[in-house]
Amino acid sequence: MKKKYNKWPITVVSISIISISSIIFFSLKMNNFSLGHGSMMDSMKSLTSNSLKEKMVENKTRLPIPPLLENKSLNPNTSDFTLNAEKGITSFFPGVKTETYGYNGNFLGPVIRVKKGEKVNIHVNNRLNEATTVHWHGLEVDGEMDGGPHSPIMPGSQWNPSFTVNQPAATLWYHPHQQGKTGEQVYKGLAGLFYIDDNNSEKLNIPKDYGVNDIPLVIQDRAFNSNGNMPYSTNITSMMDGAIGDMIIVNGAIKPYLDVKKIKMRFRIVNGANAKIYPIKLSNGEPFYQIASDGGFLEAPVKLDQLILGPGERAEVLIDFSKHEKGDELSLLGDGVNILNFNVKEDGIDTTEIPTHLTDVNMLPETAASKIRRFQLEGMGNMVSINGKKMNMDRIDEKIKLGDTEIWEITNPKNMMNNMSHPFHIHGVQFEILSRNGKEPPANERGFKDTVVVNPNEKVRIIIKFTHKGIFMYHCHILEHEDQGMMGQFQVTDN
Ligand SMILES: [Cu+2]
Repeated sequence: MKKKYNKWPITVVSISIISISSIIFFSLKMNNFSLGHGSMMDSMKSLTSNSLKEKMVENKTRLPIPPLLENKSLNPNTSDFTLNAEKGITSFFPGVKTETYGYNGNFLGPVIRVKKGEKVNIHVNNRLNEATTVHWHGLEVDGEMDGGPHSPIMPGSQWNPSFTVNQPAATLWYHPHQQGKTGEQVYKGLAGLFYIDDNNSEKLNIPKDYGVNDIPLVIQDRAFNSNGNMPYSTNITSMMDGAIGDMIIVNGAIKPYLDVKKIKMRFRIVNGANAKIYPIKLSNGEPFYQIASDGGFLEAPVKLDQLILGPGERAEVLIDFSKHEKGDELSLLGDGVNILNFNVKEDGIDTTEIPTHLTDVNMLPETAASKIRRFQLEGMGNMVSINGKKMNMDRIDEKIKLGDTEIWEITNPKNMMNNMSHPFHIHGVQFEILSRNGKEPPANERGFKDTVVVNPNEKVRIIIKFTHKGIFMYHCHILEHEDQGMMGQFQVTDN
C-alpha cells in the first residue's frame, strides 16, 4: 500500500527553502558584482592551512611523469589493459599524508597509449567502497563503451569495455562519470591520460619521446586542511562556481620542477580541474606554439603568448628552450601563478622541428547539417540547467539519427543568475567550431574539439557528425555543475 502524504507541509518547506536560498544567492551575487569579480569569491575559496603551506618548498619535487600502462596483449593489432580504481595515500607536502584515490596507484592514473585502428580491451576493477564509472573523454565509441552514468561499476566488480579506435592521433583522458559523484571522485584523484597515435603523428618530426621531450601536464587545483586531507567542499562558493582550491597541482605535485635541455619540448596540457578555467603562459612572456587541441593536430602550429583552457579541454604545445642559456630558470604560469619551474640544464641535440603543416582538418560544410539544435546554458550552484531542464537519467532529451550531421547552437545568456563561462562537453564525438558570436573561432580552436568554453553572452555554433550509436551525455564540464544536473542525454539510433 502506498502511503498518502499531505503535500502542504512539504510544499511550504520547499518554498521557504527556495526563497531563503534565492535571497542568499542574490545577495552574494550582488556583493560579487559590487566588489568586482574575484575578490569576494577569492576570500571565500577553500583555503589551504598556513601550517601546511609553510612546509611546502618550491622547486623541490621533480615533475611526476605518469607511467605508460602495460599492454598485455600478444596480438599486435589488439591492446589489453587493466585499470584498478583504488584508494591511496599521497604526499603533496613533505611528511604529510593525504588520503586520495588513484588508478593503479595513489593519485591520478597511468597513460593508456593506443594506435588508430587497434582493438582495445580494458578491464576496470573497482576497488573502492563506492560505485564509479570510467568515461573515455574524447573517444568516439558506442554509448555502451563510453563509461557514462549508465555504466556504473559496483565495488568489487569489473567492467570490460572493448572498442576499436578509429580517430586521429590525440591527447584524450579518462575519469569517473558516476551520477552525482563525478566532482568528488575526480577531486580525490581519479583521472588519467589516453593517447592515440597514428601514422601521421609517428611521421611528424616533432618531439615524441614520452617523458623525455614529450611531457604530459595535468593541471588541477586542491585545498588542504591542517591534517593534510583534501575535504571535498560543498560550501556555498563550491556550489556556485564549482570546487576551486588554492593549491595548483601539476601531475599531482605542487610547484614541481623539470630540468630541460636546450631543445624543443612538447607538452600535452590537460585542464583536469573540477571548475577552474586556466590562462596558461610562460613567466618571461615568450611565445609558444599550439600544435593540437582536444581531438588532435591543428592544420598548422599557432603561435600564442597565452593559452586559455577550460575544465576538460586539452592542448599540445611546443616550447623552444634552445634560445636559453644554461642555468636559466623560467616557469609555466597558470592563472598568473608559478605552477611548474623549468631549469635549463644542458645543451642537447635537437633534430625535431616546428612543422609548417601538421595535418588536414577538413571542416564540415554547414550545408551538410540536417538539423539545428539549440542548447541554453543557465545558472550557477544547484540552480543550473540546460534548456531549462536538469539531468534525468530516465529522460532522453535529444534523438539523433546515426550518420547525421547537425549544427548545435550553445548559448549562455548573461543575467543576475548567470555570469559564468561554462565548458560544454559532448560525449562520443569530436566536433568543429563554426563561430563564436558570429565570428570565426581563433586559430587554435580550428581543429577537432569535444569541449568548448561558452562565455557569458556568447553563442557558440558547432558542427558534429554522429558516427556512433547509443546513449551519450552533453554537459557542463564544471564538475559541480554536472553533478547538480547541468547535463542532458542524446540517443543516436540508426532508424
Ligand atoms: Cu557550468
